[in-house]
Amino acid sequence: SVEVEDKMLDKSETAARAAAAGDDVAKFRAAVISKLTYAVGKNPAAASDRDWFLATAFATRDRIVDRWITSTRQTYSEGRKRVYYLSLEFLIGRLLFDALTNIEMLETARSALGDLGVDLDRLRQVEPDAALGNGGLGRLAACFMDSMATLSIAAYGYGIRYENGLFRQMIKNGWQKEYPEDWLSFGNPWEFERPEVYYDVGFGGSVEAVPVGGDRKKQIWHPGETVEAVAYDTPIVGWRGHHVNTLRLWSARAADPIRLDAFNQGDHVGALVNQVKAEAISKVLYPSDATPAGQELRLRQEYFFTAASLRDLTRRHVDSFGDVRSLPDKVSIQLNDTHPAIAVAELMRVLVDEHDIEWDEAFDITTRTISYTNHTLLPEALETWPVPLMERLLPRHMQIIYLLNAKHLEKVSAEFPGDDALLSSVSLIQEDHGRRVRMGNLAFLGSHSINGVAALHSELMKTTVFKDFYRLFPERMNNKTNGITFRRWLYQANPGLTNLLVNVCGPAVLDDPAELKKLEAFAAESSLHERLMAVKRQNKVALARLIRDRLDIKVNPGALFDVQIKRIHEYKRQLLNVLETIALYDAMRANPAKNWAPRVKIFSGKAAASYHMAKLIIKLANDVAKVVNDDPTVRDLLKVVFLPNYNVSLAEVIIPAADLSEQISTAGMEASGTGNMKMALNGALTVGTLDGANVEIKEHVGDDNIFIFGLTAEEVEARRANGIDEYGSIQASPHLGEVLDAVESGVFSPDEPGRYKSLVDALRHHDYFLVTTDFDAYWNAQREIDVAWHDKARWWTSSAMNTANMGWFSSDRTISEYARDIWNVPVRPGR
Ligand code: B1N
Repeated sequence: SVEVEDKMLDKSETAARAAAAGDDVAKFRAAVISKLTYAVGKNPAAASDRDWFLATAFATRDRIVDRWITSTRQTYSEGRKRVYYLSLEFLIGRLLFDALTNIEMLETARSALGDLGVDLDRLRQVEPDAALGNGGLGRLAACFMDSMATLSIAAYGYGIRYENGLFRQMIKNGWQKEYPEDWLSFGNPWEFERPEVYYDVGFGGSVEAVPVGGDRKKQIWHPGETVEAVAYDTPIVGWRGHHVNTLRLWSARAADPIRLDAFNQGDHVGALVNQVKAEAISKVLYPSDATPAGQELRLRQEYFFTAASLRDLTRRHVDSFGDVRSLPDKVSIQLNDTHPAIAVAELMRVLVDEHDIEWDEAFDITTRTISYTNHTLLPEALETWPVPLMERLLPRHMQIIYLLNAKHLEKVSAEFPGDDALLSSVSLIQEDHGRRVRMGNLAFLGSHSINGVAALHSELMKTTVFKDFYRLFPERMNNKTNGITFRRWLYQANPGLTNLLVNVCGPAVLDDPAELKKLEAFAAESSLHERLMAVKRQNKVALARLIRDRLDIKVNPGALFDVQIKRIHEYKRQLLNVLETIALYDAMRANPAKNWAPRVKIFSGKAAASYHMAKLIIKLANDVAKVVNDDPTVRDLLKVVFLPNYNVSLAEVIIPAADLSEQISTAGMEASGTGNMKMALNGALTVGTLDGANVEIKEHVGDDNIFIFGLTAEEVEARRANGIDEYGSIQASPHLGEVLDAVESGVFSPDEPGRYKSLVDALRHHDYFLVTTDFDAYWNAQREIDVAWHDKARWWTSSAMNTANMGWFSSDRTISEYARDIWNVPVRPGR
């Protein structure tokens, strides 16, 4: 174990601190025992690891609560502007090490538990992952919460407290199977239920126009059903514990049974049915990543948490400042994609219907308060809702959307007379294929800032999805390249590398990632290489052990660990990697004595349950693994591993052990990527296309320290426009034809030779993701990587250059930009 904290101390202070630390160990030990006894109700002799975990979590939480209350009171008394981050997903992961690292108590806790004969690292493993998200979008929200607390921004995260997070993936006979994940079954020590904080959220019913004097009318919505949103708060502590924010997640509860009963006129069974229906809202996270779920329950989830959050924040604002008119000065609402976009209509409803504010003023308040982040250009991922569904579920909001649209289109036609194409493209309503509400357009219209998540993505937004909105409001669009929290993805996940960096760059590196740059001066030194190699070796040994335990596969920690970990999606092109693996396997068998880099190909990721092609790709990876891993000819050269149930905790083990990071999406399709940042920071070299944040990673780490291949986004667009010549690509390739023939004829699926017929057919005739087009370029990049791997001086210089230059990708930098450009709030690091 590494004592990062010690490195941060001035030598002269060390003795005094050590005494204080001993004192603190004793105090923490006593606190854990007390929690075990009085909060968990166990005596130490009978306590299980889970009991010890709970006791330790409670003792840790106590250390956070006082600072939490102080932060909250300070925000209130100073009248500070508050930031609200609305997100349907927060992919948090485990919190024990996170909390202990951030309050600098990790070593104290380790010794305190050690005295009790309890191993903290074992307790770490019993905490379930809070998997309230699918992938990058949800994880970004979690990293942002960490950075907002670190920068002392008065911020609240708002989302849903799903009872079941993302499904647990098992691989059975090579196929993905989904099982429910119930992370709450043994209680959640980090949250505080707030039964007194709840709001009625309405659905359905009717709208009544009530005359209010003159010819003026007021619209009153009478919902046909109500669901209560109950608050659960989790404190989010920033780096060094200076500031603590709140993540408030809403749980759905049926309005009290007596009210329901009245509503059902004494029908008990009907009341129970309604209770189940109400509570279904927060039961389960939709397992869709970058594709819309499209069902009514999803729209209910979106409105449920948005409405509760807006009620909560306007109440808090009015308590503090007396008047909703000052909302834009004191509140920023950031919409994490369009999932909370109904906020635009809901805020209008609250202002106009409940606070009697004139329409135009209400719209001005709304747009100055709200801003929106777009996370994908995939056309199938842009949320739209059928008008009849919206009309039934949210009748007043539908009226508001129509009125917003009418005024908006009126302005557009005044400015661009006769441009019908423009009108129909910027309309909030899509008119073809059945009328639908376009949530992206609603979010754009109701926001003063619209940002993409990497430079390329933000540029492409201007020429694709929001081309016409960009003509109308060019000043609203901006870029905020994603980032990651170094606390979790470096200090917690890779203490070995952290320790090395503190030694080489100095302790200030822990507070200012720009200090990583100091590593560059030593990047070419063999003494540094030795140390980097030793750290990586240790991390690879740990991963090799996990692979052996879970899959009974032995891998050599001396081999190149080649890693692709992310959701399984055709655009991410795991298939390209699998096909290259097969080509490599063939070439190795044909010529085992050649100077190959011995490799372990590591895949991990979940497929949406209904995404057949993605599930077939998982099966192919597993089929290929079986053949390769059983073949003695390549025993020391190649292994293929598919690690089941990818989640935050597994990522924390894989990422520090990666030598090569696969970021090979079809150019123009990955909005940003954040796994790419995590692996580069931890010293992996990237093989990637010029897509998403890869472009900026290349600019930071330098062309010599990254392997870029394949078509550019522009070239992809041209190929698609002019026809994708699959046949020509396959013909021209020295390897691809043979690989496809093998897969197609059942070499990897002898039990079902036709299994991959459709998959190969699609590649031969409709290769939308340009796997065949990019195959040779990818193969060549991989062979360059073989050469680089053998040149140890070159490899480890590049690895050092990656770590040294990734400081910019800290989510603290990203959040500072949001704070300055969008939210207009100060940042106070270290306060
Ligand atoms: O958001 C990440 C990016 O780094 C990734 O490139 C991007 O793919 C990801 C609907 C999404 N975009 N869209 C989603 C998730 C769930 C859902 O229901 C869409 N996720 C992304 C962070 O910016």
